[in-house]
Amino acid sequence: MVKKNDNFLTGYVSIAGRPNVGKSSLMNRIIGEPVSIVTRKKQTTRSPVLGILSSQDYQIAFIDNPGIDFKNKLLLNKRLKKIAFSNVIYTSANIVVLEAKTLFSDDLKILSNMPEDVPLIIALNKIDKIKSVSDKEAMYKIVPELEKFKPVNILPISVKKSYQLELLVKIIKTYLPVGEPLFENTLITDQNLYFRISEIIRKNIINCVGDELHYNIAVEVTKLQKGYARSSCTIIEATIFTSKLSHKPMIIGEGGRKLKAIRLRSTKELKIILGTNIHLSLWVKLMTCWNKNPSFLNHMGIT
Ligand SMILES: Nc1nc2c(ncn2[C@@H]2O[C@H](COP(=O)(O)OP(=O)(O)OP(=O)(O)O)[C@@H](O)[C@H]2O)c(=O)[nH]1
Ligand SMILES: [Mg+2]
Repeated sequence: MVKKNDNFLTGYVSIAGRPNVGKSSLMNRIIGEPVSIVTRKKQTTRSPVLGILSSQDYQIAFIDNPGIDFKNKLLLNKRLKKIAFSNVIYTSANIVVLEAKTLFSDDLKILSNMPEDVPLIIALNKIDKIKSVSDKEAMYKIVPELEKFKPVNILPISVKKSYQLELLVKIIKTYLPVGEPLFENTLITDQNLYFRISEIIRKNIINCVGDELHYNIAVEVTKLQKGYARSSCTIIEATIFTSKLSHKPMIIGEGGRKLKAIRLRSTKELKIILGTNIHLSLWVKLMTCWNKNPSFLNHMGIT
């Protein structure tokens, strides 16, 4: 545990916002480790991911939430939205991330659903993309709209350029209550290895397959055996579930080429994380319309 300190500040801080605004990137950059997967595609995060920032005098437990999308009517999506909103209630502060240039109707809906009694910080991310005078003007124009939600701060940031992230942490600290550390100070996340491995495989599938297909993919690690036969090799078996039969060949690719690429990319990353050689086997299995199936979603922990 972190040394006893009567002025120690500690609390949970949720990160919410539309898909793809940079929530997971923000948490990873602050924590300094890629604990939550990041891709260029929407709705990458499917389960809340905890990222812990510890120092001598404070500890912030960030919750990186799934992106909130009011239009997507899949049961999967409805559940992700419910999960995200349930995570902003018992926090010491909430961060809503927006893209600096444009305010979307979903941004406004998210902001209007944030609890009034939890300090709200609005982070205008991807400021590095704001280059022209008209972009800057567009950003300044949205500020009065945002002020209606009574945020304690509206902060332009760039995760990519690490711009104003230290200031963001400083602001968060002012809203943390005094208390005991919530976690060991060496811990950066509470994810179990099965989940972390499945997320790495899912990220590599998202990066290898076309748009939209990733809404239809789920990954489950079914076997994890470390130090097999006294060797320094970890045996991992995972199943990739697809919701439609037509998706199977899209994941496997001609002559199994795509699946091989997914396997090789995942193996490379897992080797670093686990510090052992990796023997990864992947199976692609049809689970018709799993993203509309309550019991399958329950099984995958998306409840
Ligand atoms: N230019 C720029 N791109 C960024 C910045 N922050 C994040 N991105 C990119 O935005 C994309 C989405 O990032 P994520 O962190 O996965 O976004 P997210 O909000 O967690 O997305 P979901 O999990 O789908 O809700 C990635 O391609 C990031 O590299 C930034 O400050 N500037
Ligand atoms: Mg994310």
